[in-house]
This record gives sequence, structure tokens and C-alpha cells, in this order.
Amino acid sequence: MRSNLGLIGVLRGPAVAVVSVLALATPAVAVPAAPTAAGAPEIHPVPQQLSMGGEPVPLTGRVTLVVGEATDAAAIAAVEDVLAGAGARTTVSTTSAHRGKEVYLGTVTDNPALGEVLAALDVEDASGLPGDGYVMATGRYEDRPVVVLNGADADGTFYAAQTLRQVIDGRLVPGVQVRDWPLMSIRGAIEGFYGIPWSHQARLDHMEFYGEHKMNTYIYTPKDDQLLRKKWRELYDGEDLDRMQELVDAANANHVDFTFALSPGNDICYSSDEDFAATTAKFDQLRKLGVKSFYVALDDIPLRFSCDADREKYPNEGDWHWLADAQVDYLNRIQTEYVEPNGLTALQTVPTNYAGSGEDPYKARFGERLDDDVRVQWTGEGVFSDKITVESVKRASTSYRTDHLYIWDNFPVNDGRRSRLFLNPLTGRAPELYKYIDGITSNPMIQPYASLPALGNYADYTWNGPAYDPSRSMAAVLEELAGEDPGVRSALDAFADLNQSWPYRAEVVHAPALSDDVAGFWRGYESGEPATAPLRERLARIAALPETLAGMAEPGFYTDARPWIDAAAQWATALGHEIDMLEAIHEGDGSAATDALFAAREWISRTKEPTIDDQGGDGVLHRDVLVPSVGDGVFEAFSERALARYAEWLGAEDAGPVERYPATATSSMGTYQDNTTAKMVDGDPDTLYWSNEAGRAGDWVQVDLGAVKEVGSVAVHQSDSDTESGDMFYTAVLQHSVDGTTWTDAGTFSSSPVAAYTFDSPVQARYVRLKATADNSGGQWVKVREFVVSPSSGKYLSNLASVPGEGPARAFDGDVATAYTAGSGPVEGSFLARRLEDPRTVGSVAVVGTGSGSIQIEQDGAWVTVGALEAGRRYHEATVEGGAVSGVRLVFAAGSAAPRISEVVLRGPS
Ligand code: LTM
Repeated sequence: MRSNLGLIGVLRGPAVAVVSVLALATPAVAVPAAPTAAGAPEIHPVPQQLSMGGEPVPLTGRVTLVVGEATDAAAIAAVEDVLAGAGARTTVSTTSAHRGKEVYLGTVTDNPALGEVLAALDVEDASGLPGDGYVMATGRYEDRPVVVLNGADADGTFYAAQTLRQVIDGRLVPGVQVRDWPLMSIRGAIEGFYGIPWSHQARLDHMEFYGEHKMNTYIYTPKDDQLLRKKWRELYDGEDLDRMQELVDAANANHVDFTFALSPGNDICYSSDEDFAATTAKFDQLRKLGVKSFYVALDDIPLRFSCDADREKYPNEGDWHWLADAQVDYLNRIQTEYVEPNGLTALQTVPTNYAGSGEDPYKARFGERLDDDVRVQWTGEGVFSDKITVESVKRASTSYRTDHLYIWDNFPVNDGRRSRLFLNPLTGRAPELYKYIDGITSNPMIQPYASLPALGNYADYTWNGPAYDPSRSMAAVLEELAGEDPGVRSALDAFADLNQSWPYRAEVVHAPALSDDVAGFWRGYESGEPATAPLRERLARIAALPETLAGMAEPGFYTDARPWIDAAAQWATALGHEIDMLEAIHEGDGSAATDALFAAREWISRTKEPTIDDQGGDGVLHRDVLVPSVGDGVFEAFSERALARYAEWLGAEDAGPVERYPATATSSMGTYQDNTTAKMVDGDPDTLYWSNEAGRAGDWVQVDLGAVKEVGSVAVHQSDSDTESGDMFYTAVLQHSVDGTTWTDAGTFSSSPVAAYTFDSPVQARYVRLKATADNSGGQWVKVREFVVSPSSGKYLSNLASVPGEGPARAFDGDVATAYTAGSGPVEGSFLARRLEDPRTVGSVAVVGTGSGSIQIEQDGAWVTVGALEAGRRYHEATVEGGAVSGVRLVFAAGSAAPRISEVVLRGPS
């Protein structure tokens, strides 16, 4: 949804040799561990070095936890927790008990006794490892079973405790030696998306997850937190401040660096002392809560100054130096006048041009003048980067003139596709990136707990890129979230499979496991030997997801994903009915096939319900406004194919290409790049009009037919597809007008990618428009692929008015998914009819739909009853004998229920 600025330039700067300090300090070439070594426990992130062989230690009975006076309290708590889980009776002591089992914890400085134990075990201690490194060993010391958890520093000690938590098997710590350290110094998440900010509880839970997964960074910068962006000068107070304190405490307790990122760029006066003071006052409030890392986010801001003082001080001389200079002066001042005097971690920032690795004047100027210590974030070659290569990172470090580059990775963020969840593993990041960057923070989804699978991947990748295996990492984190029940685990796999297509990736991956079963099904079906079991079994598992996933170990995932889980279950139930339908067709049972078809349609209609909440920049939460999209299009494709089979069996005639009036198009909104309004009437569904702003109440897209015409139907195809909501008007009315001034309403549409309307009888109109009746709640822009206005063929008639937009033509359009729907019950003489331009011989009439009355055909100028529409049935068939037929009509019984006719088909003689 947001785009990179695309600042282009030709400036070449001196090549900067960027070698991560950490990489230099790493004691040896990173050796991917051998997690497959016989009996090796699976540890995530995969350690640098792991070997089996020490003595296994059962942590039962009396266990002394030997710590130093200054040993990290969180690490002590974590080990106590593990010991309690193993059933041990733990005593925490600063001296050895010289009996029983012992766990030594700490650094060699805060707990010197531990050094002696390691020496006796002939294991090198962690003091030579980089920050966050640790050693874990088991063995026998003075004839006592011991476990040693030795950090290079407090963080390392904490991580050693996390490894203990992972390796313990029930009560037994296997004989294992681990020597481990991270390859990237920044590992974590940036809550930096648009949309509903995470809840306080979710953030607290994330801190715990990060600690357990050895991630050390959380950057707080949700775009729609008003106090970070819109009202950035205001201080926190009351509950907001209390929550912030709790969050900072939770971060510190989990060895997570809480980074506070302000976004003042929308209205800051860079050169103003007052705004500098407002910045430091805000930072100071957080510093007093214990925050040590600060960040200024300059992404997605207007490319203009907000005050005359800046305009005068930084004149625009035709390049982007005016912006870079103003920003850098402000950033450097924060670094030198606030960060350094207060002994804080170096300032961090994301510049306004944050993507692409090529040279440009903004980046070069920004980097050349920026204080060398300030860390700079970058999103890769694109805002969303399918792949991030070493070459690209090296080039970016050069063009940004920095040796403190780290990545703002826009995965799995879904603020541009809010109807989607992304549960595919992190891929496409070169294993050796750690040599050239400080780290990566993932920009996660609006759904905090559903983001955990991807974050587990980031934890693994940033700790040990060369050993990172996307599938294993994903399997491990899904197992953790599912818990021990194998049924829940396999249900979670089935659900994750339905959310694999990340749209910013070149490779096409669409629900691979479901796709396989679907392909197997069609192979069998087309060959006349249906083999339905694997697909039926998978669909049953998916249909049961709402019950099964309720048992997940991480309930937050279930709550977050509930709209998608429910939609998946509805789709699976629908597909089950479609399989029944296909089987009934196979057996020639039209009634059963049609009943199954309608059962499926009913379930599919439920998948179109908006069930996702959303929020825009105004901070107002809107309940149930977005329709979840799940299954990566595989459900829809199956359904379309099944429906086509039904239509083929039914003998429905293809209505042929849609006739449309030529038209010119306009919009009340601006245009994004070259996606002009002309593209909504060019007949090419692959091109589109794209607004450059959110759709707001009163905005419209409109076509002018050039003169008043008879309009029979309208279809406005919005978003990227007819089945998935995206950029579009979420609440809109279709209107037509003769003069462009006085408008008549036709249909209203809510969360509908396609606004389609078929008139009962043609209306006179020159202008047709789709007009928003409410603001798009999430600030979504608007895309229109095609705006089609069609004449009426004049062939289909009824004297019983339809519900708005569902006129008679829909009963003869060859599409069983659309219907003529009467707006009221029939009276004497109510009918629905089709006239044939060329009379022909007919063998039978098939009617799909509900209603009661008679089926008639016109032969030799007279209407003849050939069959009945029976109430309570959905499939009706009548045999026709005699000469050419020039019309067909359904005459509805007066007083019966309002008919709904999906298709009337004239079949040839058999
Ligand atoms: O990526 C950056 C630096 N800024 C914004 C993010 O806030 C947003 O979440 C992502 C994804 O839409 N795109 C951006 O441009």
C-alpha cells in the first residue's frame, strides 16, 4: 500500500567496506551445528556448536542452583522454572552444597566457581565468546552430576537458561555440550505497521517469546498509535504510561532491548528548538521508565517542509539535499546532545528513502552527514523484498554511506493485505548477510500471535543464518504453538498450509498440501475413477479447525486467526458438498447434484461475511469490516471448476462475451503513478485505476457513456481480484444519472470486490458511478480493474420485480452462481421469460432454482405447459416434444413464495 519514494540519483561515493564488528569478533568461522547427530536434542535457534557426550543429568530430587551475587535474576528465574518443571526441589545458593546435583549459572566474573567446574570438565568457558554467547555443559564434578550454564555476559547467561529449557527431556538433561553465540547483534521485531496496534497483553507475551527465542530487540512504532505520529509532541499519562512501564519492565526481564521510535515527520519543524525539546521531553519520559534505545522513524512522510524556518535554512536546490540536511541536523543533534550525554545506545533511524540499494542524492547526503554511530534501517531492494542478497546489502551500505545498516524487513506484515494472514516461512535472505549488517527486525502482521511463526523464523535466521532451514524452523515453532496434542499439531499444519502465498514473492506457492490433494482428486475424477479419500480427509480436518485449534498451547494464535479459521472451515464444508455434487453428476442424479450445489453455495456465501476488525489513522476501531481470504485461491479454483462441471452437465449456455458501452472514466480521487482512470474502461482486466489516497465518504469513480443510453447491467471490478477484498470502496452505492447532476441509487455494496447490478428493465443513463458512503476504515486506497456498463439484450423479461440488482437476465447468463431473485411473492400472471431470436428444436427444459408454478414453451405462437416447478425442489426438468421453440417461460403460482431462479436451460434433443 505504501510506496518507496523512488528518489533517483547518480552520485557515486567512496566504497565503504562494511564488515560487521560482530563477525570480526566471532572466535571461529560459524560452524553450523549438527542437530542431526545421534540423539541430539533439537534446539532453536540452532547453536553454532553442539556435541553429544557429556554425562546426562537427571534433575530430580534435591538440586542446588549455584549462582553468583550478580548473576542475572531473569536467568535464575528461568532455570528455577525449568527445575520446577522437572520436579526438582531447588535451593538457590552462592556456594556449592558439595552434595546432590548442581546447576552452575552465570558468567565467570559473577560466579567464579563455575569457571573451576568447567575447567575440571575440560570445557572452555564463554568468556572469549561475543556478546550474548554462552556455553552449556554437563558432566561429573567432584563426583557430583553437574550442569553448567555459562554466559559470556548476562544476556548469554539468560540464553544458556533458554537452551536448558529446550534440551531437557522430561527430567533428564542429556549429555550435551553447546558453545553458541549469535551471528547478528540485532534480532527481533519492529511493530511498525498501519492498522490496529497490538494489545498490551500481546506485547507482554511477545517479550517472553523473544526471550525464549533469543531475540533481543523490540522497536515500538505502531503507525496508528496517535502519540507516536499524529500527536507525537504529547506525553503519555495515566494508564498509557503505566502500561509503557510494564512493557519496558517485561522487555528488560526478557533481555529485550525496548526501542522507542518516534515518527514526527508529518509536521515537525526540523530546525526548531521547540520541536527538538519536544522530542527529548518525550524520550526523557521513556528514559525514566528504563528505556535505553531511541529511534526516529522518517518513513512515509510528506516530501515538503512544515515550517518557513526549514524552508529558509534548507533551500531546495533541485536535489534532495534540503530534506537530507534538515533530517540529519535534527538526528545528529539528538545523538550528540541527548543520546551520548545520557549514555544511551546509539540512535536509530529509518530514512525517508528506505528501499533500493542504488546511489541517489538523498541517500548519499543523508549518509555522508549522519553521525557515524547512528544505525540506519533499510527494507531491501523493495518496500517488500522477496530476496535480500549479499551484493544488495553491500551496495546499500555504500549508497547509504553507513557501516551500521540493519534491515527493516517487511515480512510478514499484512497492512497492505489486511484480509490475509501470512504463515509461510521466511525465505530468500542470504545465509551470509550477518557478515555485512548489524541485524534484522521483522515488521509483523496486525495479528500479534499469528506473527509468531514468522518471528520464530527470524529468531533462527538472525542467530545462525548458515544453519537456518525454513521448513525445520517453521515446523519447530508450529509445534511449540500447537502444544503436545498431535491432532492439534496436524490441524495447525493444515491451517498454515492455507496461508502460504505471500504476494510479494516471485515463486508461486498456493496452499501446497491442499493443492496436491485437489490435483489428485481431479486426476481421478477426469479419468472416471474418482479417488476422493485424501481430499475428503483434508477437508474434514479443515472443517474441524474451529474446534481443534481451540486446543492450541498458544490461545492467542487461535483468537487472532479465528476469522480465517472459520472461513477455512466454511470453504472446506462447501467443497465437501461440491464433491457430493460431482459424485451425483457422475451417477446422473440431477436432484441430488443440485441440492449439493446449493448446500455448497450457502457455505460459500458465509465465507463472504466481513469478520475482521480494522482501524485507520483516526484511531477508531471498526468491528467486522473486512472479509478474510484463506486458501490462497485454491478453494475458489476448485469451486469454479466444480461449478463449470455442473454447468456443463446441465447444458447451460455460455452467455458469451459481455457487451459493453464505450465510456470515459473519472474519479474524485488522485491517481497513483500511471494507473490512470482510463484503465478502468480499457477492457483489460490486468490494468487498473489506482487512487493515491484512501477512499472516503463521498469519493467516487464514474463513467460517462457519451450520450444517454439504455443500461441493462453494471459491474465494477475492484481490488486485485473478484474474490479477495483489498484496495476498494468498502461501503458504496451504485448510482446512475442522465445529466450528471441528479442521481438515482441502484444497489448498495459492503465489502464487495465486485459491485454488480442487473436492472429489471433497462434504465436511461449517461453517467454511472460507484460512490463511497463511508470512509474506508483501514485507510485503504481504491483500485478499479474494469467498470463495465452494458446494454440490456431485451431477451429476458419478467413482470415480477426483482430484488435490486438481481434482474431476469441472471436466470439466463450461463452462470449458476447468479440468480434472478423476485422481490416479492407472485400474483396471478407473474412470469419470467426468455425469447429466442432463432427458434430451435428443444429436447427438454431444465430449471435450477426455487419456485412454484409451471414451465412453458412457446411453439407456433402459443404457450404450452411442459412441466411443473415444484415447491421444495431445486431442480426441475420437463420434456419437450414437437416443433421449434421460440420462447420459454416460468409462470409462477399466485400466492407462492418469492421465486429465485438460478438458471433456465433449453437442452437439445438427445
Ligand atoms: O516499510 C517502512 C519503512 N514503512 C512502512 C511500514 O510502516 C509498513 O508497514 C510497510 C508495509 O506496508 N510499508 C511501509 O512503507
